[in-house]
Amino acid sequence: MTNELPAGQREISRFPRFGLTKFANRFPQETGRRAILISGNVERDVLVEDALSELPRVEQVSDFHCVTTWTRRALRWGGVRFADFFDQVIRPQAAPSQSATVVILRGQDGARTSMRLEDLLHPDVLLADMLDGKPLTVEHGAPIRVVAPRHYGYKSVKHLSRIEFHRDEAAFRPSAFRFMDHPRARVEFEERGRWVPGLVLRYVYRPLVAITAVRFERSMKKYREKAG
Ligand SMILES: Nc1nc2c(c(=O)[nH]1)N[C@H]1C(S)=C(S)[C@@H](COP(=O)(O)O)O[C@H]1N2
Ligand SMILES: [Mo]
Repeated sequence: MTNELPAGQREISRFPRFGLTKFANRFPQETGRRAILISGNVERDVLVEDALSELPRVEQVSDFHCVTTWTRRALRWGGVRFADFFDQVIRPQAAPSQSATVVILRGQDGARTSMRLEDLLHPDVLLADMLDGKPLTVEHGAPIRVVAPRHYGYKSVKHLSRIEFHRDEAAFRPSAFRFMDHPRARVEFEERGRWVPGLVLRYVYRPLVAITAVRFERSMKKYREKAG
């Protein structure tokens, strides 16, 4: 049974660059800079210059489930566990408040989402800088991205630049309409969005997959051309 796809998902053979249409043309400013800012309800804001250095490296093969219903199976990520980064860097250096259980993750392109700290501390959540044995490309989140395989893809923020600790979601402005960002977005429970049942959203999102992938691909091509 482990080989079965989660409810409503369909396997695709490629791994498209993907997201909300408004991010198709937004790119990270500095793919060579690996700095991550830790802020919010912490004792000290900390700019961690090289977030992954000096932590144990892990490799993990996991499936990737986009909320729009595509699944890319068996991606091989390399990076460090978020839990290790939290215990060995965030906690000692920034000292988040005990009551800060909501974490806002931001990417260099302006994308953002929130997660519960307890979900981020699961051992399969990574800060990844490698995919299939190669350094992460801009398409897939260079220099560093979150990989949270039990949650829909929008929790796996690419080009990660900031991790913010909060007591609740008051400070959080989602990238899209709020209904599109479930606070947990667990694939297992089909938490695609809030207020609207996952089963309904399947059919709303599915027709958008092909067109969105094409847009992201076109923008990427232009970006590459400009970069030379
Ligand atoms: N910074 C950033 N992170 C992001 C996105 C984005 O547009 N920008 N899109 C999200 C969505 S909806 C998905 S499905 C995955 C897609 O990851 P991929 O482009 O590597 O396939 O990234 C997520 N993280
Ligand atoms: Mo997605």
